[in-house]
Amino acid sequence: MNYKLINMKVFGDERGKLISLEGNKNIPFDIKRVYYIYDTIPDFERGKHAHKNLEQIIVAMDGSCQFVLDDGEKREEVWLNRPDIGLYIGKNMWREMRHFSYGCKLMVLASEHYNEKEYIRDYQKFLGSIKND
Ligand code: T46
Repeated sequence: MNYKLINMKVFGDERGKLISLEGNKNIPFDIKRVYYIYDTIPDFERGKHAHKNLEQIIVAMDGSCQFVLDDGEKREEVWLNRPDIGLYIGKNMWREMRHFSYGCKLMVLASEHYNEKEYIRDYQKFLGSIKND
């Protein structure tokens, strides 16, 4: 399974907490894009796609949601619910996001610029693309 949870180093004192994210240091790729997801509600799922070449780190800055990760053979579930843990998702992983808390805030760091052509949004095509690799 091409994903892992990364514990971020926290600089904390009586004023609060700070986490620094740096490309090719504690983030294992060059960061080309940042986007965020907010105003979520529990009724709707997101994701349901894979990327051929994209690597991402997802952090739940506030609230929680569940990721389903699938490499074509296995499916695993991961909860994101704290800002000091990043979910790294590598190439060729199908992901689904569900059980969002109201107003969950996800920040995503990506290794490539946005390119819709690079998305695989059909699960059968995803399985086919894995076999052809
Ligand atoms: C992923 C999960 C975790 C853009 O125009 N630029 C962007 O950088 C992104 C990410 C999206 N968009 C547009 C494309 C769609 O019209 O924003 C709209 C919503 O995107 P999407 O339905 O793909 O959102 P999610 O939450 O299902 O998936 C997103 C990322 O697209 C995806 O790469 O891994 O978050």
